[in-house]
Amino acid sequence: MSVGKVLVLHGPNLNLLGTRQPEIYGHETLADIDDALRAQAADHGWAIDCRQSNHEGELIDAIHAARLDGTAAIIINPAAYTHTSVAILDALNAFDGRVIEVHLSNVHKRESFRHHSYVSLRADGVIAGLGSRGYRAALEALIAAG
Ligand code: CA2
Repeated sequence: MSVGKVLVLHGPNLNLLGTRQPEIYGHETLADIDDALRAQAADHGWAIDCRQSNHEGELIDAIHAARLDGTAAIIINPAAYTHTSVAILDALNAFDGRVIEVHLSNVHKRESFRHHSYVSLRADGVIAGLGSRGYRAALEALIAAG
């Protein structure tokens, strides 16, 4: 029996992690990040589902499913949709659990179009610029809060 259930959602192009632009996004692959999160969740008796999609609608469908399947929290890196997607914001607004927004890079140190996040209007917490550690910090915070 798990204590809680968390959905990790990675947005477009994050499947390329570890293959290009390591100076911005680090050397770890998405599989490395997800494996570490699964181990961390298992250590604390939490269930975790990690997904990546390059398609806005698929991310929205996953958020909708999380509304109905007992998911307690969502950790989301919406990638470029962070800065464009009212649709993802609307889906998250229909989700009752906790939401943590994670960015590998410090978006505020980058181009001005990355400084605004629609998702931050809903997120309970935002982590940016800590690389892959940001995901683990997000999960740690959720687990600590129970
Ligand atoms: O810093 C982040 O985590 C971002 O969400 C990453 C997005 C970017 O659009 C956001 O502004 C900030 C981009 C993800 C692209 O990932 C790649 C990874 C490796 C190679 C190419 C792209």
